[in-house]
Amino acid sequence: LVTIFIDGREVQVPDGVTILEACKMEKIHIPTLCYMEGLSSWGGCRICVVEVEGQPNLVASCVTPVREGMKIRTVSKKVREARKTNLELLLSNHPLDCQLCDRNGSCELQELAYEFGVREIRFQGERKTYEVDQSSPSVKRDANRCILCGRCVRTCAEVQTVFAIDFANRSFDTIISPSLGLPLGQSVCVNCGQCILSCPTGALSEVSHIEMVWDAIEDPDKFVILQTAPAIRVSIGEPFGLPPGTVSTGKMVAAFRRLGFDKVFDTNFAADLTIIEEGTEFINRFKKGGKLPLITSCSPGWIKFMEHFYPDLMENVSTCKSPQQMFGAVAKTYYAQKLGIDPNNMVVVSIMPCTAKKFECQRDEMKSSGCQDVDYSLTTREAARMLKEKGIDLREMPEEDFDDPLGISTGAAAVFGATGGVMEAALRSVYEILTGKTLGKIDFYDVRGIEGIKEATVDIDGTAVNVAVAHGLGNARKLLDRVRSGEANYHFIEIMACPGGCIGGGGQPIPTNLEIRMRRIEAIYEVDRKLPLRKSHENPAVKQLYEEFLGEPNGEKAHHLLHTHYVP
Ligand code: HC0
Repeated sequence: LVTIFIDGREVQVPDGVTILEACKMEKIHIPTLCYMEGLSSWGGCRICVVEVEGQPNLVASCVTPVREGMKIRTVSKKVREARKTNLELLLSNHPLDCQLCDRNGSCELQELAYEFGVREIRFQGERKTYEVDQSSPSVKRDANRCILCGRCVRTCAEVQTVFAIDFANRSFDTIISPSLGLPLGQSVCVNCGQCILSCPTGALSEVSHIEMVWDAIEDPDKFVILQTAPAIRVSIGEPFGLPPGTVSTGKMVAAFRRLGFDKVFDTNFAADLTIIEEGTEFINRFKKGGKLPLITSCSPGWIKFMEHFYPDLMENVSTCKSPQQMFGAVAKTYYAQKLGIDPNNMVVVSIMPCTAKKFECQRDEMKSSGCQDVDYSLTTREAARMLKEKGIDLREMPEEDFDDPLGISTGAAAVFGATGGVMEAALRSVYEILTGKTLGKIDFYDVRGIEGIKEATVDIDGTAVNVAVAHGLGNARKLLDRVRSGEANYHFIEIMACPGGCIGGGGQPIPTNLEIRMRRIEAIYEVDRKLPLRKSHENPAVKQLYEEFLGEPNGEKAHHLLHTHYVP
């Protein structure tokens, strides 16, 4: 420990921490902009500057370590003026049209400008104007709104190890860009949207499907059905002021019904279906000496990451489509036939915590129903915006149930939304199908939690099955490098592109940080605990689907509709 003085108060803090960290420990708030928990710091924005006695210049608290006897002033005239000037300089090259920005109301620059009393900008200089990059199916880049804090660059490099974007050029020409100035859609970006979560302004946002969904809802010739992802029910309350970790399933269903969808269904139904297909695929590979480890395939950001960086592991990846896509394929065949509707007049909309789902639903492989299986994918943020536009307050909604039959699901499907959930759901079913015995303890705690890579060995009737789970592509890379080198000996691996799994997806409400991720994860397990059925193979609607339509798991029809092959 070292003794330091913050605003005249003597405190003891661990040696080696930064001034910012020390202040946080003492519950002293220092404003930040380029700093972000979990990323490296570089002190670029100078918003967190403080005075240190004996130092001629102000120091950036996020990169300055404490030392014995240090005397720090977090607020003084000099500090306040510097912060305000730095903000004004940022704003002098920023479009001052907050009303037109996606992040109006949740922009850190806007908030700081308000808090610091910036009411005019003294510096009127040159302004840069850039074309908005709309080349990506998932992420929109508006460099005009970028303040060069670099949080997106560090997230992409340090958390996801994708390195799709970086600083380019120098001085006033500096811009954040994919390499060679290519549009994002032509870069190695995997569409995960984690950069959007880290962006303090509206420089990065999702490519919106809102207008297309409104058009479909208003078209009397279209039968518009909705599927909601496992992770939505524990986060959709946040834009309405409910605390993170609030389970809002019933209210969410009621709200989306009032928005105008003809049916409100659940991606969780298809998650159960995925477990039957993927579990069968695993059992077949396991028993017949097929390619192992089997790696889950439901996270489209991970699939694109694999295509770019690990194409040699393509055969290890499950041929199962994601639940989003299985849902679409089943809706536009089985369900459309049941209702006697032309699938061309059916519009399938998903609400996902994910931006890569927009990319996934447009992939060429995803048309097995004869038309695009899922038409539009909204993020949680877009869905909340649509509700607000129609004046629907989620908090005031009654509790309603999903429609039948594509709204019936189990607790195993619910846990898909958290890292480790797909593995846990698969193990619950694989164990019972392989052994014919009832599983005593269905909670697989070893694969739960926020640790980057989790491992477990499960005894299935005397045979040890080694499983691993990674979330966040940086962790996936570490795990896959061990698989690639032959050092790791796993049978089954779950990979989710986003930290925390889907609850931490790039389409989730902002802010999404570690604490919020953990609260959403707790809520996911609460949903599971409270459901009467907690194993995918017990889902009666899925059983009915096989009996009436699909035939056998992994059978011919299932293969055509529910599986795919990625081509290197
Ligand atoms: Fe997920 Fe999914 S669990 S990827 O994280 O598998 O986005 O929530 O909807 O498809 O079910 C996201 C979440 C899904 C899919 C499911 C899977």
